[in-house]
Amino acid sequence: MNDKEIEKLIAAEGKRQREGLEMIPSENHTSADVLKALGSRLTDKYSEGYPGMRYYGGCEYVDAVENLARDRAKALFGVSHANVQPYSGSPANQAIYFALVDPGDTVMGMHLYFGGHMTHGLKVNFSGTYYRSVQYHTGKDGYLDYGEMTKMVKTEKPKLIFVGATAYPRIFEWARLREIADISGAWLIADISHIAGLVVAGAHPSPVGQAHVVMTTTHKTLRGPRGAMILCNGNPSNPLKAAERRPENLPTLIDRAIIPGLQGGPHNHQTAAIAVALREAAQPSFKQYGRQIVKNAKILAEELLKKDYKLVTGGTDNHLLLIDLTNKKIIGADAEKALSKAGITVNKNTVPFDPRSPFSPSGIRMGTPAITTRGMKEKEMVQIASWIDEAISSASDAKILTRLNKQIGEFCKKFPLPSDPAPKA
Ligand code: DSN
Repeated sequence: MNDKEIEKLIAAEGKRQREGLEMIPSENHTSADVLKALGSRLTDKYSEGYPGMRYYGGCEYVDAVENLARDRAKALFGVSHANVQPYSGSPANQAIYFALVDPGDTVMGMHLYFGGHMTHGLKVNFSGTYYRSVQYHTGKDGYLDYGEMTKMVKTEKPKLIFVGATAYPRIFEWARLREIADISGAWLIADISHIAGLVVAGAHPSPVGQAHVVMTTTHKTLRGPRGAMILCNGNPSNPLKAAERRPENLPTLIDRAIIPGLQGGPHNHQTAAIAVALREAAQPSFKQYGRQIVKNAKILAEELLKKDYKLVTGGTDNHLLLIDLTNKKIIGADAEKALSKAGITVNKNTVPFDPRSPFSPSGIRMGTPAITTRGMKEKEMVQIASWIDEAISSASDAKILTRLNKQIGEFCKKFPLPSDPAPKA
C-alpha cells in the first residue's frame, strides 16, 4: 500500500483485534472471503435501481451479484422478498418507516435506555422527531414488559411497532408480540440485527410469519460485512395498486422506499460480501457456531454470577450479558477502561431503570459472537470470566492490568482471526 499512514493504522487495528478479546456483542470477525469481496472492483460500479432495472449500463455482473444475495437471503430466512441494498441498519429502519407510515403517525418501540435502539423512536432520533413516538420498557426484572406494551397499544393505537434490541439478553416471543400489534392493526417490525445469526442457527425463534417486516444488519451475529437487509413476504395482486399500504404490497413498498425514496447507488462490493456471508451462514457449521455463541454466553453468565455479578434478568438466552455493576462499586465507563487495558473490549451501557446518565451508565454490555468465531468454547469462557473479574476488581492497579494484557495476548495466539494462518502445533 502506498499510503503508509493508513496502512499502519489498518495493521494496528488488526493487531488490536488479534491480541485482544472482542466482546462487544454487536461485533464479529468476518471471513477472508468476505474481506476479499469488500476489497474488490465492485466498489467502482454505479447501479441505481434493481437487477434488470438499472439507470446505468454495464450492470450485468452486479445484477448477478445482487440476485445471488437476494436469493440466498430469501432461502436462509424463508421469505419471498429480500432487499439487500440498505447501507446499514439505521437507513434500513428509516426506509421501513418511510414505506409504512406518514410523519406525525404514532409509532412504538423499546426505549434505548432499556435496551432498544435509537431508530426505534428515541426523541432525538428521526424516528422520534418525524413521528409521534411512544416508548415501551422492560419491567423491574429486566424482561420485556408485555403487559405495558398491551396497555400502550390500546391507549396510543400505534400504526407501527418496532421490536428488537441492542441490549436485551432474552428471547422475543414473536407470536405474542403479533397479537399485541394486531390490537391496533399496527405493522409489526422485527429488528433482529443482534440475533440474526442465532435465528439462522435455530438458537432463537424466527419472527418470520409473525412480523410483517424483518430487518437485520449483516455484520453482527450473521458475521458478514457492514450492511443490512429488509425481508418480507408479499406478492402484489394488482400492480396498479402496488403502492397501497397493504401486506401483499410490502415488497414494492420496501423497494420503493430504499430507492428512489432514500438511497442512491447500492454498494456493490458490500452486496457481494453479504452474498458471501449468506452462503457461509447456510453451511451446517454455521448452525453449530450460532449454538456455541449461546452456550458460551450462558457459561460466561454462570461464572460471573458465581462471582456475585448482577446480570440483568439474571442470565441470558442469547449472545449477550448486561451487567449492573452497582454492587461492585465501579461505574460502566471505568470497568470498560480497565477491561480495555487488560485486552478485553466491551462497552459501557445503561441498565433498566439506571439512576445514572446514559453518558456514564451503571453497567456494561458484553457478548460472545466474536470470541466464538475464533473457536473459543466453554473452557475458555471460564478463564475469560475469571480475567473479567480480576480486571474489574483491580481497575486502578496498572500492574495487574498490564499482566492480564500480556496473558490475554498470549492466550489469543491460540485462536487466530478467520483470515489469519492457523497457529503452529
Ligand atoms: N451500534 C449497534 C450496537 O452496538 O448494538 C446498534 O446499532
